[in-house]
Amino acid sequence: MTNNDEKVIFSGAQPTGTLTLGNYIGAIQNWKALENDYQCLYSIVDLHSLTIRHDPKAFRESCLSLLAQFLAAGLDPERNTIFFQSHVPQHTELNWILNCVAYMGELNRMTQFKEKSERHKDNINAGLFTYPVLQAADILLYQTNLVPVGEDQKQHIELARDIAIRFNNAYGDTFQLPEIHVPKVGARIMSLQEPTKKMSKSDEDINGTIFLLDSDKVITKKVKRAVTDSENKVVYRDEQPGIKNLMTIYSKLANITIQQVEEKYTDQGYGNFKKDLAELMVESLRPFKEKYQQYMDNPDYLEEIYKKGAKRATTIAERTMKDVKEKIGLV
Ligand code: AQP
Repeated sequence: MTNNDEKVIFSGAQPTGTLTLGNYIGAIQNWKALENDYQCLYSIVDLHSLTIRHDPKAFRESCLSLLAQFLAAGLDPERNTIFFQSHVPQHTELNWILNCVAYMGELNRMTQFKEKSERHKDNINAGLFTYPVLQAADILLYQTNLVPVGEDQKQHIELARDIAIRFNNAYGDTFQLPEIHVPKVGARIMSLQEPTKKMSKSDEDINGTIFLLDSDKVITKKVKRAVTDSENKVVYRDEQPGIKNLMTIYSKLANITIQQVEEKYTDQGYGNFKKDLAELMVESLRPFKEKYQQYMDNPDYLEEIYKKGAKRATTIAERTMKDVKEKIGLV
């Protein structure tokens, strides 16, 4: 399957819970769109999730569940290499080497570290601080050209590039410099309750987040309760972040432009728009939920996919590590 002329894509998601509409629109919808033109590797980045306290049994289930969610979202395991990060030990091997290239100062500037330290005050572990270095290793290991992610990951991808440039300058050309790829619309889906904050799996207010496995009833309730404002006009403006966010979601799920959404709902008020949006979400997620259950009912198939994925990923990762070790002078 490896074609050296093909460009490489790498991206991942953490098994920290059910995927959200933000993860789907910001990242996974895009992954699917790119699978025909690139050699794609998509990882369940389980090691990253260890930075947050977890229950081992529930965590294991979340990992398998995320694999089933990737497949249910339409990722073709023949076209894409889908694997668990922890099954390819070269990620942590390269992580250490890159830890010796990254600077404390640049890690200190990472917004995600600041936000997560604020949220998990009782567990500001070293892994939380060096998280972006492991992410750089994930990306650079596969000589990645393009990293399709949501906007929140921009700073981390820039850091991966800086680390690659520093390494290449010190030891000679080794790593491909990765480019970020964010969708033009939907790169940052916001909370339905606090539309100035991104929609997140771990938001304490679950009403702000649409989970892909939410029941129809729950989706409808969350959309109905979504924060808007008093203008009652379906127009796309920064001054109306709530309705702007809902329009973005509508446009991505219906595959129409924002302008088309605006034209469709001119003079209709929020009530009608929200009712249609809830129906659209329910209908868009129905096939996902059905397929998800089928995959979860077939653990042998899931195992076959992740083992095959790890094997393919390891072949590429070993090649990079051999080069890295030679370049830095390890015997
Ligand atoms: N709200 C969002 N809008 C657009 N894209 C988003 N992504 C996350 N939230 C949004 C993108 O989804 C991909 C997978 O993310 P992740 O699982 O690695 O974790 P995250 O970025 O930390 O997302 P969450 O949902 O906020 O998880 P928690 O709460 O566990 O930290 C990434 O490409 C990300 O950009």
